[in-house]
Amino acid sequence: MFSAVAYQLSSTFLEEQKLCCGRGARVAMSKKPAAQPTLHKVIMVGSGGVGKSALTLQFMYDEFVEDYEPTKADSYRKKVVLDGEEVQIDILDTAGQEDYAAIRDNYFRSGEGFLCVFSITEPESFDATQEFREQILRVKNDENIPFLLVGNKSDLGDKRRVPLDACRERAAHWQVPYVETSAKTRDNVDKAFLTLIRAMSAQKRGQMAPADAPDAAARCSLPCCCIV
Ligand SMILES: Nc1nc2c(ncn2[C@@H]2O[C@H](COP(=O)(O)OP(=O)(O)OP(=O)(O)O)[C@@H](O)[C@H]2O)c(=O)[nH]1
Ligand SMILES: [Mg+2]
Repeated sequence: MFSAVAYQLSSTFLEEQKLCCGRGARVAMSKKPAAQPTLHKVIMVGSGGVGKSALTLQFMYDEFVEDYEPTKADSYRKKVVLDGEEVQIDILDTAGQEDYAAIRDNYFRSGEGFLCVFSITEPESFDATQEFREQILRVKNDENIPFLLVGNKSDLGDKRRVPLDACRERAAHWQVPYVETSAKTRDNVDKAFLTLIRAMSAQKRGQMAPADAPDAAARCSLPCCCIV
């Protein structure tokens, strides 16, 4: 196992709530904050069955759902303290099933950062990340949109069918980080979300104060790295 960049995570989760549900998930009522924290809109994309909902539910509620219930669209909200700043995260968990492909453009439009998930046990889902990336770039029209390539189901190493080198190569080609996660064991789940949110935060700061981030490298807040 190789870790090119180690991220220091200093987050404390404060509040969480599910905004609209397809599952009977718990809803924690949130206290009204004194000032509105910055809102980051994350979209989960990827083929059906790769673990987008499982990752989201682990991040939100620290639980793993064994049953596969295909998603239409579910949204979640959570507050975290990231590097000393309280931020609010809206997560839109989209449908991977092809039946819902036609409505993806609308969902993608509202996204500010994307977790593009495939399963390391399913090469077809890895191939599909290419199409998701193209669709996101077309809809957002922004090559620097915060984006993470996520190889999920790392606990199923013995069933691995997507070579690690191929994953790293694709991420390097796209100049985005690559993270391997397990929604089952929770391995790297926080890292995946928080790496993306950090990048979204940095990009917004760059947009607000372009003089502070004059070149593309500075604006591209996601280093090309692997977290495996
Ligand atoms: N072993 C293992 N199983 C996982 C993992 N993540 C998800 N699964 C299982 O894979 C199946 C599909 O997971 P979901 O999270 O529902 O997949 P999805 O990407 O949301 O699928 P759609 O909603 O149809 O797009 C479920 O049975 C999960 O329990 C993981 O990291 N490891
Ligand atoms: Mg789902």
